Amino acid sequence: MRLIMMGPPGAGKGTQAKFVAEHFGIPAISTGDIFRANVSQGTPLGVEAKRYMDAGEYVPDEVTNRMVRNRIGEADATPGFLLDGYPRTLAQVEELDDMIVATGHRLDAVVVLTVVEDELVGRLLQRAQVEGRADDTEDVVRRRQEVYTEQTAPLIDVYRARGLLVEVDGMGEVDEVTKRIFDALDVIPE
Ligand code: B4P
Repeated sequence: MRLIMMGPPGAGKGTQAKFVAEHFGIPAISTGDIFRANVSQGTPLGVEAKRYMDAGEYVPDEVTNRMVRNRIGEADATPGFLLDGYPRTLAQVEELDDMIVATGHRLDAVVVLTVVEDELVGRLLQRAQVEGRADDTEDVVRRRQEVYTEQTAPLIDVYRARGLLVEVDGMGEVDEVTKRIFDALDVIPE
């Protein structure tokens, strides 16, 4: 199973990715989590990524693509994977196509969570109070929404044209959204 979880910042990608990946017994690979782990360890990748993340901008494609290629090449991702927050640009879509073709497999589905903007901003500002993430301030949250609209929303049409798109309403309680995803993927939650 090779899945992508897409949606604007605050849509619940990371939240839902864990449940879906667990169900299929595949790793949830979150580019945001990998960047944050590198930031907290002070690696060269983390130092570079932090500059972009703190401003609400995307980390350059070249850096992100290399990181994902390495991660997908690890043994636990051989049976499949769920990508959370990747691809986010057209260049990343092309790179991912190349990576998947090289494994002799194909992408199975792209789940897109839809949530209205006011709810997105509210969730992230609430998270700011709990986790204190540097990119969850109001200005940066607004910028992240803009970047998503400009660079990532166009990918929805790309995957729709390929017949891979699974659109799911991301409003409501976490478990309600999880149930909708499983229903849409036509599987029974364990
Ligand atoms: P991410 O970590 O992917 O940040 P995100 O879009 O906010 O998603 P996240 O998974 O954390 O939040 P979620 O919606 O689950 O990326 C951070 C940064 O890394 C990017 O801005 C960029 O700089 C960089 N980056 C990452 N990938 C990149 C790429 N491919 N290319 C370039 N740069 C990249 O949840 C948000 C909050 O909502 C949580 O607090 C959650 O508890 C809450 N929530 C979830 N579901 C809810 C529900 N149903 N009801 C109420 N609250 C809910």
